[in-house]
Amino acid sequence: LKLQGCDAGFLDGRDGILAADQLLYNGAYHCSIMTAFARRGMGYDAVQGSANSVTDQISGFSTVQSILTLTQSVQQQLEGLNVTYTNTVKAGVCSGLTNYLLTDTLPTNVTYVSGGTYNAATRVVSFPVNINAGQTQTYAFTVQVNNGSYFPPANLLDEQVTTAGIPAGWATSLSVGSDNFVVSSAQSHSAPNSFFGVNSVGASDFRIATTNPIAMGAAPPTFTFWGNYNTEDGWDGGVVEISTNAGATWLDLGAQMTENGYNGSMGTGSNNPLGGRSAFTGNSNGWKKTTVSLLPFANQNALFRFRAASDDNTSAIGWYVDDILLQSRAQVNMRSSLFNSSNVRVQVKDTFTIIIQNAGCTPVTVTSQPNNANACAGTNATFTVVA
Ligand SMILES: [Ca+2]
Ligand SMILES: [Ca+2]
Repeated sequence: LKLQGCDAGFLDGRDGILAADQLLYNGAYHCSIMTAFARRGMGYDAVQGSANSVTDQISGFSTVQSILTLTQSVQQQLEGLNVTYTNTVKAGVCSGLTNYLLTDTLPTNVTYVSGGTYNAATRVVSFPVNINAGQTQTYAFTVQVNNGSYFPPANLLDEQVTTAGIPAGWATSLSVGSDNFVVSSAQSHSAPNSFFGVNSVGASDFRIATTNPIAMGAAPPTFTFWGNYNTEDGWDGGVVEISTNAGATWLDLGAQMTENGYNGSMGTGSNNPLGGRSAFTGNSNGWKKTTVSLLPFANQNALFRFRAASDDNTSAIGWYVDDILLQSRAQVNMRSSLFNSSNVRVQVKDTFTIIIQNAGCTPVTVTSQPNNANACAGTNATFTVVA
């Protein structure tokens, strides 16, 4: 029981027993234990929710576990050259993966070269996945970055919070409590200011949102921001949301965070309006850059908001947000999906390859004739054109 941690839920208890088996018996009884838990709804696909709520858990009966990772041969590539993507699928120790399917849909700025089975009509590269329990298998494919796919980066939103008050293009709103987002010079990632949401003493829910919908286009921009938070750990914190219907409804972006996403959740039962939700909570120990993939929001018009919430007791400092950037840049957006035998997607992974300009192939135009030169019989005259 010492291994399950503080404020344990049922799955924490399960994991504590599994950890004990690992320490004492090198995991010899892992599958026996998991099978017993899975029969009672605490399988690998179960979701605990908050340890303090008896209503937000999701039961799962599966002893099948799959882990998907996606890597690329280079982080950036010139137009006209190749990138190889490698999917790695690992099966859990209790069950193999039978009749699974791994797919990658090629974006339009690349051309298929090799690997897997390619359907040119749907632009999907696919691999059947059949591996034994505990085994790992890699599935690689190669694409060529199309010539002409580079374009200079363009910032659709670049908020460095340089003004003393709330800058144009942003609006605060308040649902619960009396605190709200302000501009602060106490902390900044870029001097002199940042947005700041205090960690309220009482229950609170307040937001700062963009006011002008931004077109995501066919290849959505990358969304990044810097955050620095110190809130009551596990009870108060912040979330980031998107709206694609002019603010009528908002969707949490936690599932789209590919770098420095939420680090915990906010507890229920003490009047936090967002109790039970994943969030930035506790102490970030300084500034951290969060990256968000907006791939699912292609061709939509989006608003973004930062939302702070707290429960009805105990405060800390709060949440600073700065250098909020939506940058459209030439990149290959690759997304891998792993489907089980019932065609349910069980894993998804994204990666991005920056496309860089092929400086060696810039077209040049001769606008005036070079000066005359002499050439002797059997020799060349050389003329130079500078791009
Ligand atoms: Ca700033
Ligand atoms: Ca609190």
